[in-house]
Amino acid sequence: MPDIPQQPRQTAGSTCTARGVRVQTGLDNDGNNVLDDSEIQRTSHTCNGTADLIASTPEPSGVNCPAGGVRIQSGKDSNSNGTLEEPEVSGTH
Ligand SMILES: [Ca+2]
Ligand SMILES: [Ca+2]
Repeated sequence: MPDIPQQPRQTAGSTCTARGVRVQTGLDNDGNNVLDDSEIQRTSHTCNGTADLIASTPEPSGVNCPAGGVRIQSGKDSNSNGTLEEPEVSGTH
């Protein structure tokens, strides 16, 4: 496992000029279904105005993730119903 430096906590206005969403991804090494700070491998920020919504769904063990994981999709909520639907997904992480 590479040694990943601790990511600083984000507050509104630091990375995002408007409010945004921080997405942290990593492997659940101890299997407690919680992404502990020590397990975070990547942090990405999505700011309002770039992509409006983030949807995360569990990814079963399989082709994409041999050990299972989480699929994160982002995109603009083009019909403004507060839900990210398939046609609105612009990125899958
Ligand atoms: Ca964990
Ligand atoms: Ca929508």
